Amino acid sequence: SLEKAEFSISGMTCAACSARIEKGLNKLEGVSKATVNLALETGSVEYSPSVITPQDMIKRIEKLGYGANVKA
Ligand code: 9UX
Repeated sequence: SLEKAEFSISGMTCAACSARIEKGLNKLEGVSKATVNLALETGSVEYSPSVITPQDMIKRIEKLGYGANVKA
């Protein structure tokens, strides 16, 4: 079954930033759909928890040069 993770994302300054993060997340095994909102500085990811964790997604976002944490 799928779960949804919500992130706060820092460091995005243009629309290409949010597109890069979306592409990076959507490439990850276990991610079924990722969307990133530049204006709200958020990301939303539907994923298979048996395959990937929110921490893995944060690592990917950080590797791309941005900051991220799971929203409370
Ligand atoms: Mo836009 Mo974001 O030129 O890292 S892609 S600022």
